[in-house]
Amino acid sequence: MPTPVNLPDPWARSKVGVVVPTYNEADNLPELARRVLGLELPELRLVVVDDNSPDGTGKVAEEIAAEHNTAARERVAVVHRTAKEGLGRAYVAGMTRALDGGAEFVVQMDADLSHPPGYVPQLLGTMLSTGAGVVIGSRYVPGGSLSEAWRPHRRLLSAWANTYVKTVLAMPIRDVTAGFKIWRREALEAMDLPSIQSSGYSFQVEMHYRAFTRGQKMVEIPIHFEDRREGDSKMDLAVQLESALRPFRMRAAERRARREAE
Ligand SMILES: Nc1nc2c(ncn2[C@@H]2O[C@H](COP(=O)(O)OP(=O)(O)OP(=O)(O)O)[C@@H](O)[C@H]2O)c(=O)[nH]1
Ligand SMILES: [Mg+2]
Repeated sequence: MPTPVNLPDPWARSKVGVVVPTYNEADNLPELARRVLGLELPELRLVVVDDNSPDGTGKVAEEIAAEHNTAARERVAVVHRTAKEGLGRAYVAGMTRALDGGAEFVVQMDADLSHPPGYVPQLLGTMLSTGAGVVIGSRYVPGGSLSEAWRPHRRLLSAWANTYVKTVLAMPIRDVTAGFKIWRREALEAMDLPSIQSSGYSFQVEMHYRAFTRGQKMVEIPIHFEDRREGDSKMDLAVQLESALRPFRMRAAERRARREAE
């Protein structure tokens, strides 16, 4: 990281925890870590959450940690989990670790370079200037875009998933399935992470819905979403089924809670 020259507050002292879940991302993680740790944010720390990836991502993460950590300062933490339990469970573990480590702001992003690390300062800046509880890197607000490499059927699937979730859950945001965002510590604490139900990708939707129903201020900023750099997608049938069913369960639970409160 370049030595910050007279870096003003709050940039100089904002404690940002960047949480990255990994499953078979050994070919992407070194480049992602290089770009995240190269940001001019001296109090940024990276938390990698690996589910015992067969391709050795956990070992790669340890090597990155050994390279960047000193006795005085831990810049990279690695959470090793024993089995593949889904992105949602990995995020709950990683976000909890970031909060325990003192993070004031928690970023979530994928390991495959779909979420360009260069947006992290913009997410942080927007959070600081708007006072939002969560700022979302959005593909679907003006200025947002998708990789040219995305074929029409993938664009359609993404657009359809967004419309589907919004129809069921009626949330006032454009990119309801977005996975690149920053949370304010207090907002994340109000999410009650241990009680999150989703194991897979519906984690993103469940977090948005919780933030919305609990009155958190949510702001979207446009991002360009890149195609995954290396490796394969982890989206399987079980994950897709959960993503289709979970919104109905969320809505039912919310309605039940509202009835009980009346
Ligand atoms: N720890 C952990 N990480 C996971 C799991 N499933 C997915 N991930 C990670 O979550 C992030 C998003 O998964 P992707 O496979 O990129 O999902 P996607 O972006 O919908 O699919 P592509 O566009 O094909 O990349 C990546 O960093 C994955 O390595 C899991 O079960 N455990
Ligand atoms: Mg991806």
